[in-house]
Amino acid sequence: MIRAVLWDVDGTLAETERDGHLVAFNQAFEALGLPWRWSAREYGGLLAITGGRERLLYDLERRPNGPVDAESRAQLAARAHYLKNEAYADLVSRGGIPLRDGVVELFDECAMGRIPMAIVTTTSERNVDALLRVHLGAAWRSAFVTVIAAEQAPVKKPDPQAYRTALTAIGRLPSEVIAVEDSPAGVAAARAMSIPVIVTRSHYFADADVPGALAVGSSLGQRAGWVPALQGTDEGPVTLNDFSAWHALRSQRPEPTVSGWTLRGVR
Ligand code: XBP
Ligand code: MG
Repeated sequence: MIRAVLWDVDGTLAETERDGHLVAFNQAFEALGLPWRWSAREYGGLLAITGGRERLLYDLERRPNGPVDAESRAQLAARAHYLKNEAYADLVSRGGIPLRDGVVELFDECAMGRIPMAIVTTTSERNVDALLRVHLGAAWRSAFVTVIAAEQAPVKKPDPQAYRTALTAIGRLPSEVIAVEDSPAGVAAARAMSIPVIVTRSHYFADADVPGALAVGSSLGQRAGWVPALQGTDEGPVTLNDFSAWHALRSQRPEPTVSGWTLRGVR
């Protein structure tokens, strides 16, 4: 039985990378008078580096027209990242990025079935707040038992810190929960904690390898095309029952060993 659903944010709840962070990064470059812009294609490659500031720093270190010393690069990355987040919050607060199909239906099902939900993301709390406030209202936090963002888990996915922190916060074992992710780094982070993961493909990770995922499909709003295939009708969105059916398959999968971690607070 599933006792909690752990939600990734960027790419999973909404197409925030392509339509939000990328746009906002380029606005920040412009505001700082920097001569470069990231193309959508370039940004797709840079997503291999998780964390917006870390991504920026990685790019600056390789850019011939970037600052030459490490201190200046770090300062520029911090400033540009701050401005990016201002622009991002502004963009999403105006409702510029919808939640992906099927997400709200699953939120509602979890609420009705009293299945706790958590947010487990590499982005900041402020960015999560900007996105969810506009779609779920000012009281959006009450829909989640915990919100684990960059402030609570500064070591970014694929490191399992965010998932480890979430399991501890909700007091559940990995086998009792299910994670929903879109990226290889997110899947790796959850799998490193032996958490079963469902992958809803996003724009930038449409063809990426996601080893160890329990189920993979193009959208939670669409029942057709999932692997493993869903039972019953092709009409309507993916449901909590479908999550449970996939979750039941997890015992057929080999689990990686989680070393050096114990779940505190579980009876
Ligand atoms: C994806 C990320 C984030 C965002 C940008 O997070 O890697 O870094 O690209 O956010 P998720 P910040 O775990 O939700 O998929 O600039 O706040 O880092
Ligand atoms: Mg993601």
